[in-house]
Amino acid sequence: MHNTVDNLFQALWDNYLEVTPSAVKVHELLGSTQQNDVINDHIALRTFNHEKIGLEKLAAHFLAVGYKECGEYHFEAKKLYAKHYEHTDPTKPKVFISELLVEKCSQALQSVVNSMIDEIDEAAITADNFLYSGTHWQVSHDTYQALLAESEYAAWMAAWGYRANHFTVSINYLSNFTKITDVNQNLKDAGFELNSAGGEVKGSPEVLLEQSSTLADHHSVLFSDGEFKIPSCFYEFALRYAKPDGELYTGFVAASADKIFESTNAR
Ligand code: OOG
Ligand code: NI
Repeated sequence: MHNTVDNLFQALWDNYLEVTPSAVKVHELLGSTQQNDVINDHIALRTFNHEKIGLEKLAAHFLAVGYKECGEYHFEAKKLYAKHYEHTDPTKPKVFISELLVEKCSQALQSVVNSMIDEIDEAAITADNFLYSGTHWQVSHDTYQALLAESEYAAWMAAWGYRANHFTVSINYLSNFTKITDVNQNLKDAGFELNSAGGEVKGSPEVLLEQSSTLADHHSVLFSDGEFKIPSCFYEFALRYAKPDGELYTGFVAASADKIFESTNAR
């Protein structure tokens, strides 16, 4: 068991950096002119709704270190379901966990995914390192592409497995930026490509959350038939607004999240 939340996030962060080298540059860009460390608003993980490995199995690792279940979200077109979790300490990152509703997908996809899941050792799921253990199976690049044609999410999972698919800078805690459009301009000036699905800024002050994200880095994966470079993980930026009671909104916005998922689409 991870003794502290911080140890768990450090391990997730180190694992994320292995395939997302641009995250270091993002930190330099946004954090270099302020005294305090960049605070992460949230991270996200992905899985399948299979009973062996549904989102609750991932959530158990966070519940064990003091997280509580909060909101739930439905993504009909992408065939996804998600929940978010919060820690009592608001400076600890929130956690967004989604799962693919496998039974709503084609028979071909179901059989590939079920055979991947069969390869996971039951004991691995409760082991300390599960949330950053990557894949427990091997797929060919052809299989990856077949999955991609039906569900980008399924293809990403087949290639990358269990790991944080993004970290999210909290703009609220940045001392040198207050507007998300300024953060975005800075990133673009530094050469980053942003996810423009649904517009570069997702959400609005009215829904109490504005978000933007980079397009995922490309990193090589060793498939059963060779090495190929494909989209890995990305960085997100979130600005939260106060509710009528004066407290910052802590939930997510399904219409915005729907577009954030597309940050792992190929350029
Ligand atoms: C999660 C996408 C949703 C957000 O902040 O709305 C999300 C994912 O890409 O797995 O992170
Ligand atoms: Ni996110």
